[in-house]
Amino acid sequence: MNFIYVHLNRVIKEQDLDAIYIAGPGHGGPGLVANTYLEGTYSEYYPDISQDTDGMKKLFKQFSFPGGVPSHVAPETPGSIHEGGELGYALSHAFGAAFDNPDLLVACVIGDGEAETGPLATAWHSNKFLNPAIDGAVLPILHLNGYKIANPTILARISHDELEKLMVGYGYKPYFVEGSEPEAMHARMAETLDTVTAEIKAIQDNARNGGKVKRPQWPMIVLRTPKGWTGPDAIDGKKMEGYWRSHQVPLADVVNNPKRIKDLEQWLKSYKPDELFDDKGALISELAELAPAGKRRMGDNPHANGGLLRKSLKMPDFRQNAIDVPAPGAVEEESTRVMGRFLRDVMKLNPKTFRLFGPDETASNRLDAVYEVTRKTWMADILPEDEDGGQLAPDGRVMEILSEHTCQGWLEGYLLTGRHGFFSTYEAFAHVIDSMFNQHAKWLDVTQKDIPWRVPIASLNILLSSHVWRQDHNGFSHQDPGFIDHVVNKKADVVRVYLPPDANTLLSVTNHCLRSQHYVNVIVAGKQRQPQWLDIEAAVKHCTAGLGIWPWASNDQGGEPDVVMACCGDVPTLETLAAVSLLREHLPDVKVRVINIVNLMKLQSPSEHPHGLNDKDFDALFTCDKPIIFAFHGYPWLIHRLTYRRTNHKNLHVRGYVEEGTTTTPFDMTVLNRLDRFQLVGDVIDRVPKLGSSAAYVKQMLRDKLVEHKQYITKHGQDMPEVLNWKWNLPVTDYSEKT
Ligand SMILES: Cc1ncc(C[n+]2csc(CCOP(=O)(O)OP(=O)(O)O)c2C)c(N)n1
Ligand SMILES: [Mg+2]
Repeated sequence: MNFIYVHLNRVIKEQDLDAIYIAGPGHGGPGLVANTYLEGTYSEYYPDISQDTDGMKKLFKQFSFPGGVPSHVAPETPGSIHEGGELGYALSHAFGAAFDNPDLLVACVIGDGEAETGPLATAWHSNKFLNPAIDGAVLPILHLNGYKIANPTILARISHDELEKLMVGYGYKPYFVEGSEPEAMHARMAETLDTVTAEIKAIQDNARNGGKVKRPQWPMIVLRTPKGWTGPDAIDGKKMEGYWRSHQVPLADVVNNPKRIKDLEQWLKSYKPDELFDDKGALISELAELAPAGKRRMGDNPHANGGLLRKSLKMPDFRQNAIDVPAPGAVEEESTRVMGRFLRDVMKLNPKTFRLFGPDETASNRLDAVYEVTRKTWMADILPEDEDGGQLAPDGRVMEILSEHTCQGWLEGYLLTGRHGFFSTYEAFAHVIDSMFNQHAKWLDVTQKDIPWRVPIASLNILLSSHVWRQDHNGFSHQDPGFIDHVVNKKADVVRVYLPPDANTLLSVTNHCLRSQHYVNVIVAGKQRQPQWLDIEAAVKHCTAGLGIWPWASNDQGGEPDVVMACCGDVPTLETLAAVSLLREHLPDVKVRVINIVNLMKLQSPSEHPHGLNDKDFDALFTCDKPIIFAFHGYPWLIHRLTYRRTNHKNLHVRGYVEEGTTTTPFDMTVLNRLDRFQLVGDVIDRVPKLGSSAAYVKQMLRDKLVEHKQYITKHGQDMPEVLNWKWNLPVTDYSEKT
């Protein structure tokens, strides 16, 4: 890591390059800490770690020490946008940083172990999306040190020829820098860096000076050096340098074993520190001057503290995309299609700082209005037939690759360098990036809390569409609403989850998320036609509150409700309203209060989440003692988790997805999971004490309906007309009641 850093320093200085360094191999972290210290940035960010003996002592002591810095290139390390603790994301982060940054060079060191991971393996293909005319450059440096923790690496144990062909097959022009003799290796690396930077410049000049935009063969470096290079040869007769034993801590037990201390001393003295540092402990000026100055230092490059460069998006008025909803349920619409028009307008106003990411699903998720203003980035071959609907273009701004990892990695890199973006994906497959979400959320958490010099970045916005309730053809494999369970495990300060019930609420939520900073916002919204409930003004008020009573659907005005019907998510909202209309028809004396929840975090106590509704308001809405029938989009337990401290939790009865998935009709999915309107009415009858046996006729009717439903779908393959064509038809007496 040191070797690469100082060689990059030389070319940065010589060619005045704007470069950042991404360190894939996590345990290379000390290399970056050391070099940012030697170039002076570290002491500027942490004045306590001064450029003298005292500062150096503190620098060493804080390493892997309680309250100090971790062994990876953590957020604490100046110049880092990539932690490296969880291997696999270096290259997609690097490309994300390079998009729309034409003057930036992103040097990306990839461990040969890291190169075995799925996310890294697919990220090589990012070069089919990098446009030399408008994007910066990525210089992958595959560090072939031959080993991981306890194994050889695959790429180091195939022939030179095979590895070269692999890299060529990925579309790169590999340069091999191989050896173990430092002097010769320095010469080779310097020469190679001169060659590859010249090649990158030639590629860019050609593309930017009217040359035909075609996919270049970008250079990359394969650096083959021994693992633990310049470390101890062998310890206790066991091979150390050039073998996996040198991973991470080559000399263990220095505290108790005096011989080890000697070994350590001998090893460290081999670097001749007396010649490198003056008698006060500062790097001698002859060496210090080799580093670039000011913002050209990789530790102080503003791209690696993206919040410094971030400008707010130019936002169109989302109200212009609102759909007209003259009365609740009066019109139907595909909610995400409406959102797509809004995203189109955002893209139009922000042609260089906003991109849309997705694994082949932008159109499937009904966001294709964006193609009115841009296309899909594509640097691979384009065929004549692509002109008719293919929407491919080298300068497109919609990024689609069938790798959720790569989409997420690109977006993270793009955000961390100060830009904005949006990721849409099928709900069930968001789990593919569970772990990446974890790492990003941790980064946001730590940078917000503990690192004041890190400036907030734009939020990471994820739309989960094609959700669990509407997988009529795909079936069980596509049904899993659990990503949000995973998300809410993370620190409340950095995660937000929204389930807007219709198009106008989705618009309002999207507008809010795109303006926010330093969160992961997850929005769950369906793409199928569905009734629309709120006009735009009502939607804005409802989303601003995050949850609230829908008076037009309730009949408890002026008194206490007998039951609270709560709903969260588009399909549960539909089933709840259908249940309410059944109740109002068959049991008109039951006083029902309908509450819809858009912002899931409102359910938590304010002590747990900053959005949490205070207990007094929660009790006023949900009552202290009335049954609550809660229809939820996801796994029911999540609602219990969020509300277990609330006064009326004992009366909370949640219906949601209980893992009954299959290929069936939309309504049958709700029936199988006992979230359907008939079940919800039955739940009310079972729980409202005053109903007792008087409701027995209604219960029987509900049971019969479910039998009819099964018979009907078995025969016709679709839902009963009374379900399919159901409409909210209770009068809304006063327009303002809609809010
Ligand atoms: C996804 C993931 N799996 C496993 C690990 C545990 N781990 C840490 S370092 C390492 C070996 C890395 O080898 P390589 O990428 O070649 O880096 P080197 O240390 O050789 O530079 C492993 C398996 C991890 N950090 N991340
Ligand atoms: Mg390795």
